[in-house]
Amino acid sequence: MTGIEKKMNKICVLGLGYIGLPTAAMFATHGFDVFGVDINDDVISVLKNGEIHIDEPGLKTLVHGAINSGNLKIFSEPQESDVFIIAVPTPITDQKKADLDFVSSAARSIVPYLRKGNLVILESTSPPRTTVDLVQPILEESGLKGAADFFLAYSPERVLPGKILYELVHNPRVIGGVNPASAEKGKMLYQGFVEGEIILTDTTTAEMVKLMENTYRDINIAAANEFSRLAAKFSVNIWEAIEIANLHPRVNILKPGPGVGGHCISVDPWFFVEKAPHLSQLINQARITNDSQPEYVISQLIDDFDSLEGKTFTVLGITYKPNVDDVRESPALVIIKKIQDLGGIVKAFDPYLIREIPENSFLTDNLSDALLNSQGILLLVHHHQFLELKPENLSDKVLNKYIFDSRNVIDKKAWKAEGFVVRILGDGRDD
Ligand code: SAJ
Repeated sequence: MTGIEKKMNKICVLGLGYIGLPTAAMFATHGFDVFGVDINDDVISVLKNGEIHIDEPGLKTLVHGAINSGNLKIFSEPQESDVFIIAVPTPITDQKKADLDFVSSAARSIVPYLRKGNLVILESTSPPRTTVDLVQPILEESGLKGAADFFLAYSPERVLPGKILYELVHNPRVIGGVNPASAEKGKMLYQGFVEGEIILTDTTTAEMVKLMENTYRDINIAAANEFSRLAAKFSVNIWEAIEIANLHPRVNILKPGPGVGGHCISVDPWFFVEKAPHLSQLINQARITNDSQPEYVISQLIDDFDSLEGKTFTVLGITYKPNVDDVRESPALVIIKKIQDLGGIVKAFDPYLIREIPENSFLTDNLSDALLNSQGILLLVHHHQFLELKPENLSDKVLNKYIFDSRNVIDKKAWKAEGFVVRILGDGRDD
């Protein structure tokens, strides 16, 4: 390929979300010229005003540094570059099918700017073969040929929300190329800031690796959730049982909870099911099990309260996991909706929630308001603020002393001593 030695100074990052923004800022603070592109005007104006639209430790400082240095510039359309990184969302439809419209339109928006020797990288989590079957043909509408004229690779993000900046640098990075030269080119690029090992492979392997990691975690959590139901039935404390089982050198069971949320683990396994349902039966069942965990929580409440009609419940935490502000696919929202459908009243408090969510009349501004007239407290997300809760400070604020802890974080004895009825998810032991 001519231009193979072409430098990679200019990088255009398409999509300034959870992954695109930190990636753009990271390259910019490592000396690259970065054009950050987003189709959302609100995102652009927030960034241009020196703010950020994502709550992630350290990100604001990094983005400020990148913009102030002049290395990160924000645009609403792609710019001529040496490298194009696609980091747009891949949502899931109600029918559990991958919606690849953002990927297609991002790829299409690159076409007029694509030049010989450029490198294009897809980072968005995608069903197997998306890079070769969808992205490559779109890019080739430019008249250039993948592998022959431009480099094309798939390199999934694998960072954990809450630890994005650390993991972006230190996690191992997989880069799958449409040919070995594309993977190599990708490696040269990410070496700009990645300190973890960089592993090269083909695009479809890299796509599968990403999906397998999250699917493995989903299946493990589904097992934990099923074990929690069995433990409750057999009067066992699942938390103690898992701790003991995990002492075995080859066992590592994850934790049960109110369900699996977030835009990754609760979504990605469906990409396998969609593409090959008959080959993905365990994966499909794990999704069904985890998606039914909110219903299981409700069944526990009904056991304790008989009817939820007219009763007020305090929900602590509505994000999909602790210490983040993200409510995407959050099981807490499903539980809230189910309580409301059964005639119950919900007052929810979440110290992390900084963004507006639709139909949020159940949200309160502070804990005291959420506890007013409460007949039951449901601890659904173990934000660090909630770990400090003391039953003696809450007992005269509620109407009825009841707490359901779906994360096993409260001190059962202390709450009982304060007169609370305590139910812990998966703890069937009466002590
Ligand atoms: N959860 C449990 N029990 C557990 C662990 C998690 O019920 O033992 C629940 C959480 O409460 C949450 C959901 O699972 O609702 C997912 O949380 P998570 O912390 O397991 O994962 P995510 O979605 O925040 O991030 C995952 C990570 N994937 C893996 O660990 C394999 C991350 O590395 C990926 O980059 C990210 O998905 C992604 O973007 O795909």
